[in-house]
Amino acid sequence: MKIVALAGGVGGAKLAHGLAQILPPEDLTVIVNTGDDFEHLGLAICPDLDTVCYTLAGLANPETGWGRAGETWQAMTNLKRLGASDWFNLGDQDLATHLERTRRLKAGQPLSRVTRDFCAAWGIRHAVLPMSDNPVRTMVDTDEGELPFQEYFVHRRCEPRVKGFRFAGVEVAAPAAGTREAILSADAVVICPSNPWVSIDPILHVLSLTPPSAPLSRNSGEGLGVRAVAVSPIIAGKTVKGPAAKMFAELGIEPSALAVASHYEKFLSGIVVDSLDSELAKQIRIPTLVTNTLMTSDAERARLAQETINFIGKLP
Ligand code: FO1
Repeated sequence: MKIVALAGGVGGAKLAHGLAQILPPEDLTVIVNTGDDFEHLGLAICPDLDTVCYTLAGLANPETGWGRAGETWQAMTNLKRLGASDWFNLGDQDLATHLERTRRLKAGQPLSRVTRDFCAAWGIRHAVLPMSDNPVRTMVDTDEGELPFQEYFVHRRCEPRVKGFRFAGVEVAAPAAGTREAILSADAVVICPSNPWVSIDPILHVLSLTPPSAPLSRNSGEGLGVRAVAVSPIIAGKTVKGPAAKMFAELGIEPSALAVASHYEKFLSGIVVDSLDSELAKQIRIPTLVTNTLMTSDAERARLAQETINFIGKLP
């Protein structure tokens, strides 16, 4: 079965890794959010691309999910000493990625080419694509005004109350080379358990067949033009990691797998929810798989991926 996985940060990367464990390279393409990208200390930082790639390569820091395993912080320590901004931590191994990506982008290489070369260098055989080679920057509108994503997420630790989101540049951002082809030749799109608001929506806006400037056409069902199944990032009203549940609540929506199902409404042919939400699942109007969606090991990631694939195979 040919799958395209849409992924953002840590949660999404885990399921992408599960899919990569069970699908051959020709049957899996991972399309990654770039709305979290920003320039910091003069470097082009692509957190979700790096989290997905490090996870697929087995290089990711198992505690944080982002950055590298066995990381050291000599450069950061010395940067602080020189008075450099220190709220966004760049590890010594991670810095190589940022330095070389920044150099290549400045030399005019598209982000999708940089990502492809880095995947080859890290031994990743599956295709990992940024959603676009053009810059898209998620801006978070809060009760303290509009904040760039990392300012909100890391510097302010997601404390400001969210009022809405803007994906700066999405109106003119073209889907990266290979993304549309991958979706049109896929049997299904798997929306990984990432934050719907700031990790998946940017990808849907860039990839959807509707003009990106128009509001996401959930009602017309134009959407991706292919069968899509989401794995809910919210379990029993909470997120395993990250601010998705808090964002739903601050936007006046009760955080739940039901809220996730309606968030993607017309895009979805099915949804995978956790066993803790088996009662709630009865209220979900589309086909629903109820299973353990907590991925606490590589084997668990592969199991959830396999169950999701089997579920897709049984959809009408
Ligand atoms: N998240 C943090 O909470 N604190 C950090 O200092 C931090 C540094 C960092 C460096 C590189 C990278 O790729 C990710 C990093 N992240 C950090 C995570 C990042 O903010 C999130 O992974 C995404 O933007 C949201 O998924």
